[in-house]
Amino acid sequence: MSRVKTLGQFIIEKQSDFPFSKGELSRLLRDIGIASKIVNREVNKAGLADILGDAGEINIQGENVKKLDVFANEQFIAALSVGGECCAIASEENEDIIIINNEMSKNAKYVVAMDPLDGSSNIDVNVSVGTIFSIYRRTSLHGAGTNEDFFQRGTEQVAAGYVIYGSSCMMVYTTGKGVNGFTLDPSIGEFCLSHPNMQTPKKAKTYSINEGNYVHFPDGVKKYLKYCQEEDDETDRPYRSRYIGSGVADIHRNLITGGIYIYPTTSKSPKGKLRLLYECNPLAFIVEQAGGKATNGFDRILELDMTELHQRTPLFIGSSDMVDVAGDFMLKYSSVEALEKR
Ligand code: P6P
Repeated sequence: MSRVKTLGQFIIEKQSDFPFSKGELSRLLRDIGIASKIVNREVNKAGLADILGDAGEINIQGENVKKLDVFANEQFIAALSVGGECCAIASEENEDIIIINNEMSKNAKYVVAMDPLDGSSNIDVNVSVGTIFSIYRRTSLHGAGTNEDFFQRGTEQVAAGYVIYGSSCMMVYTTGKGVNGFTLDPSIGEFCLSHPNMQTPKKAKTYSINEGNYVHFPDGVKKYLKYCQEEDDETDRPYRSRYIGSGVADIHRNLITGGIYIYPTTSKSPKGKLRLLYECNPLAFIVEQAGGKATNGFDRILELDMTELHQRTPLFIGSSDMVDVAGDFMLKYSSVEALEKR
């Protein structure tokens, strides 16, 4: 049996990809891996809430039971704070950035943006959820991290990844040199390389979108959905609709089998629902590195300007041919509408 390669061994092996780095990024990825294992353990117990107690209650050990997204947020903040490689964190759970100015971290080179538990509303029904993270070099020169450190385009990311807590726990990440997937082996407590050099199919037949919002979709999205549903042997249509309601799970499936995930503007989310900084940019970096594409319907996600910490954007992400065709429909039927909204 070929030797198992753990995340730690892989990171050390790839250290040479960063000749100027003294291992800080490697240690940062290690810290994220440690927090992920702790979160995975709790997510897997979530089904026992009746025994362990619901959030806000005191459990049989007399501990205050936290909502899992609060728990996950605290675990990643704690791991990144003691690791010494990160000087500030932006989290979906926190309105403002979290400055890490202990002795070790205040001059650290990196900042981390994260959605600690995306899709957490699915936990109670045992649907996969995920953590999404994005790593930038700080732009401030020294001392405590600042808001401006996060106001960088997605193209400036040095690394990005997600952890999916599902039938198995997987970490998928990129440092700009391809995408690799690691599956947690609970028997040894290590993430092991299981999906080397992930590439997403150029063409595919799966589309993921919440069609409940159809009435309020831009015309370009409506026309694209009808295109997906038409009978056409030559282009192997109709496609299949798959939507779990947990973005990391939908995008992970589409990354492996091919497909497009779309969260467009809706009446409830006139700028889109997903956040640019800690959802769309990291997912776009990963999918592009795997040969796919990610746009807001018109422009490349990674080139969008950051103007607000929690800003939202529409997201069209997945197999490159499918994102291109959806973009053609947006250009033909929704570009005027989009320009008016800008
Ligand atoms: P809706 C989870 O809240 C999330 O951000 C994504 O993970 C998911 O794809 C989407 O929102 C689900 O939103 O409006 O379809 O329930």
